[in-house]
Amino acid sequence: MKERLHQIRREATTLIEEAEDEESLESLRIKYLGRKGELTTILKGVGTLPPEERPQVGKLANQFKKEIEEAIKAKKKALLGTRPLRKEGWVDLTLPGRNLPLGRLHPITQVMREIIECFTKMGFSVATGPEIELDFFNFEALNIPPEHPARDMQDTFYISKETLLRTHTSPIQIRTMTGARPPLRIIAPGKVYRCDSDVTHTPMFHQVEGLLVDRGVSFAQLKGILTAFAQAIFHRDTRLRFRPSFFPFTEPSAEVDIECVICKGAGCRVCSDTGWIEVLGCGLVHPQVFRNVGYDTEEFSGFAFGLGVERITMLKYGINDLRLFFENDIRFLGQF
Ligand code: 2U9
Repeated sequence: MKERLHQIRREATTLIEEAEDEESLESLRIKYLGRKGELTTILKGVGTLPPEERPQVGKLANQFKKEIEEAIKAKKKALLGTRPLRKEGWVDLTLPGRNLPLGRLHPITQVMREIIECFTKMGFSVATGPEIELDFFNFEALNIPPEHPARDMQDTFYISKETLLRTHTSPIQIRTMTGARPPLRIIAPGKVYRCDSDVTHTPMFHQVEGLLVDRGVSFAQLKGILTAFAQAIFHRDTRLRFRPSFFPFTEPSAEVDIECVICKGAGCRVCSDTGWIEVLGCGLVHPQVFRNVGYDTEEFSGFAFGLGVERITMLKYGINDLRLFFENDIRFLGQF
């Protein structure tokens, strides 16, 4: 009987060692230690053995039972460590989630919002309008006659004889004026389109225009508003220069320069050694524009201005290539 017990132990130990999964371990436990298991049967039969054999066989069988139990336990633990993490059809709910990289606002969007905030703080409301416009709102009402170069097929994307992609956001102000009486204080941000494409021009770019209409509006007030704007966006000590200019929709008109952001006025390549950089255009609203929308030119006057957001953004961040805004390279976009 002792020989049989040793044989069971050898066999069980080997089989447990070779077991590849928990199911085979469980059948081995049943085979040896279950209710009708080989070792259990021997233990149950100890009482039928000759009295002198009973103590030794009983002791050995109990010892082997313990050993086999321990071996199964140890093997179970070892198998747990090798259990594959992914099995067909399994989902490991304990895995940490994947982090998606966080996006950023496009620098144009950021500067656009900054410009809008600057003017809303000064009491301007934001007005918007369609990108597909009528010739009347984009040109006619703004005192741009049919022969004007800005109407040339080279500059304007025409959709039909009457409809086009707006070439500036000015039609927004015309639409606002036709639906409201002064006083009026609005900015018109948005995308504009021009049939122009080279190193310094893109067919679509962003503008913010402004319009203020009231009694007794002066050029001095315009200068004050634009100085506050430039000092908020660039540097609080930024100096401005107003140069006489011409636009069909303003009279008098001016172009506004700021001290070169690169050389601080000393002269460099960016400012063509002048020390000044052009940032926007402006003027007092042309009386013909007011007549076109039915405003009394004796009672009201107003100022208007316009700026290109790409240009302001390039100067603000020292970006030297307009095309970078349109390539959507996140290594570029992530820097602002
Ligand atoms: C109304 C009346 C007048 C808007 C103005 C400019 C001067 C101007 C340019 C800046 C750079 C266009 O993006 S840009 O190329 N704009 O110089 N814009 S005055 O004047 C208006 C607008 C609406 C009813």
